[in-house]
Amino acid sequence: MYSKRFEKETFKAEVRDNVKTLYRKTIDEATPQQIFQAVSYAVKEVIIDDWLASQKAYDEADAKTVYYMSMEFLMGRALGNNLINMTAYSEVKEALKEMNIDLNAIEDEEPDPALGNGGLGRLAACFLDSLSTLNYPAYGCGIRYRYGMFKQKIENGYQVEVPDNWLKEGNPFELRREEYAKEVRFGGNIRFEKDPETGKDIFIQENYESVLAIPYDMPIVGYGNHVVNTLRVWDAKAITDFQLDEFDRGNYHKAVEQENLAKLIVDVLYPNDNHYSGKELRLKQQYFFISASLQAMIAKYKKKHNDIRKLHEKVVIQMNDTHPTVAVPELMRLLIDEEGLNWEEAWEVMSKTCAYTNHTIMAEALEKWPIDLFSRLLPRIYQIVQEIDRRFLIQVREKYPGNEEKVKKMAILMDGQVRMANMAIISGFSVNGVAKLHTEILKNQELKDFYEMFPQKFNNKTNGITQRRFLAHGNPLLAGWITDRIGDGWLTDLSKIANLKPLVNDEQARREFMQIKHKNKVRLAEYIKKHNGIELDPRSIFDVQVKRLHEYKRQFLNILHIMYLYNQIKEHPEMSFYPRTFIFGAKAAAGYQRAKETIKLINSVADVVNNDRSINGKLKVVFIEDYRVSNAELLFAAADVSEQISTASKEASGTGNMKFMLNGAPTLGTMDGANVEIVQEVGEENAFIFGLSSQEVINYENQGGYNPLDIYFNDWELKRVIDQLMDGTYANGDHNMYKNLYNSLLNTQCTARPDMYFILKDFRPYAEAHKRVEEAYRDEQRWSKMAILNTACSGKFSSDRTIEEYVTDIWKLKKVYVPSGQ
Ligand code: 26V
Repeated sequence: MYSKRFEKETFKAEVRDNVKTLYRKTIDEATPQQIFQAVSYAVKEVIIDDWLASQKAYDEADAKTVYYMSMEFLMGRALGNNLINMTAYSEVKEALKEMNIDLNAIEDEEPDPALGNGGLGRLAACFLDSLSTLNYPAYGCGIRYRYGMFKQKIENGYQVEVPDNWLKEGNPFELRREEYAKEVRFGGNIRFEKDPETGKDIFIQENYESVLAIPYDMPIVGYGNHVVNTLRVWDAKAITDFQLDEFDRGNYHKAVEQENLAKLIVDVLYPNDNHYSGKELRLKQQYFFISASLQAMIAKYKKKHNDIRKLHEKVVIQMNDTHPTVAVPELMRLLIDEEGLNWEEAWEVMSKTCAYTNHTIMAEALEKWPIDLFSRLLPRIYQIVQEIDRRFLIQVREKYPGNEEKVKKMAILMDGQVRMANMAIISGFSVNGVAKLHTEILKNQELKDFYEMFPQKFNNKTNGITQRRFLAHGNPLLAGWITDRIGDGWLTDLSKIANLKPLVNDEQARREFMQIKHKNKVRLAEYIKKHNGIELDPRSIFDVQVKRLHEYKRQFLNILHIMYLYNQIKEHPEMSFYPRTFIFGAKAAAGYQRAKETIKLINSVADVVNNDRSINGKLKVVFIEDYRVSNAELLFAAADVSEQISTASKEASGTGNMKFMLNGAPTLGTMDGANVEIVQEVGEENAFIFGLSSQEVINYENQGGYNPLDIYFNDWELKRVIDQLMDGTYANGDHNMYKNLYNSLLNTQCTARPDMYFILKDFRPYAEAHKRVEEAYRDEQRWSKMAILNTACSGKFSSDRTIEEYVTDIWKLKKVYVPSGQ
């Protein structure tokens, strides 16, 4: 047993006690939310013992630690996951059952912490899970946003954003640690003096505003190993006036300003995925959590070590995209201004400490801060960036004499902007992409100049996902079945799942596998009945596309194809057609017009199709409201088909694709991101691949695009579908509702290039791939083999594998073993 405290009677007594002390109630009187709190506190008790034991073991081992810096951690609910990782889920479930409490219902009381947008934030959460499970000392560092990702409501088919007040009831798993607060300063001016004794330059920041950063620690429990790492998220508080500089004391106006600044900084996550918009507050958020995290990191290091020149032997910083890259100049500042190193010494330490991950090649996501904003907000940091740039350009001119084109392309400061990616690449020791194809595109196209100059820095780390959440927790039936068949080694070593392969020839096993899929489809159908009021046939093919809404992900292609299928069914009622259920889930950035129009279109098509009795329920379309980690777990478990249809070259990796595969859903997709590696693992015959290759897309782009009208005028069925966007079929007669979408395909006036994402170009190949899906699904034996093989070949896509690669190639950490905390 993981802990005596999970022994049934002990645990029950603990829950009763907690309900009593927290709420002055008995179990029968307590609300489900109160029981959730009481259960969580009982679980936290066990966690705390292991948390202490972990920190002690790390201290004794004096082990190197990774600091994973990220603006986003999309953690999902903690209770169920913690119980899984403490191997106490079934014990606790039983104990609660004896008290007439349903653990699943209690889990549903927990708000889904959504401190992230999508792939990048969820990846950070999977990485923390793997780091703990693999015994590596790690901190996640981020921001404790008061409001996370907005909740999505669908009203009249349109997305409506509702604030996500996730802390309303309090978060039972966090610890506030006021005593480790750090001050963070913004603005003002820098005065420069010579130290009369040492003759060194000193930089004094004056007339600044500051806030106090207060850390909240959340436990990250490893699987079955008593390791508990920490996710440290920073809250902001005003520095009360007696703490202001002497000069400012009694400055009421300033006190109020600082109060407002503090409130604003941590107020809300920017709900914008893949689109940069130089907002001052966003830069404040970035510097705020980076400065606080680095100050805490250095303070911790100095407790045990006295030579700051060896910092890189004990810590490594991984920067999750460019959002935390202000860590580069901030670390330089701390080393020079606070620790007294000279430039060369500081550079040596910083450049051996910082590493950068690139998550997108979409130009509109690149962070390029206006210099005037950047230098006004972070005057000392800006001086340091200038110096980094100055020294780097000397190098460039040495290597490429007379080549000012190179200078223009590679400089950090150019055209009035601070280019954060350039700074990260120049300064750190590692640059990685997140899938093989993506890394190759970085090396050969987007970052070619940097690759030529620093080839040794570039490496690939194909993304992964945690099987603990996305199989053990999300799909308990399949997890149980797998463990019965091959043992439970897959939980911590997913390569073992390959032991399922021989079962493809076992008829009994195939039947059981498909029965489990069916039960998960029933479970999802119940959820949809409850939330959407739509009745689904679990025998139909569940075809699922869930991810952020973005043009490059091409939900539009999917819905156009559904419109096409609907026309076909109407026109040829006698045509044989296997019943299909198309399920979407997606949030659109609040200001992203075409994305929002796409949601409306999906919902309108759903309305028409689902209410047309003449098609005998052959086609259903469902839009899942408020797609998030908790309902994602249901969706992956129930999917027959995984839609991964991005324009080739645009999706850096994708991670949803891996979650579907793990749960036995073949990929219907393009050769993009990690799809390429999925196909490599499972075999092309066990996936449905279609469309332009990344090279073809890049070639078209280099020649200025293609002419979609050539397709439009030569494919009347497709033309008809596109015309239906404008003829009111899905708009109650309104001819303007989908004008933006229509124009994005055909109108040169409205976009840089018509059909930038090659929807028309890929339409027929996509429809044809769907035909292959239908045909394969009709053959039960063939389909069940494919489904099992997808699960059995998913071993590579565990984030445990990804983390081991980061450790070996970049972080150089050692495992630390932790005795039980009890
Ligand atoms: C960018 C920006 C730009 C400024 C405004 C706020 C904001 C927030 C997030 C982002 C990140 C966009 C990059 C991203 O999420 N990339 C995704 O990363 C996944 C994990 O590596 C990968 O699987 C997806 O393919 C990739 O799109």
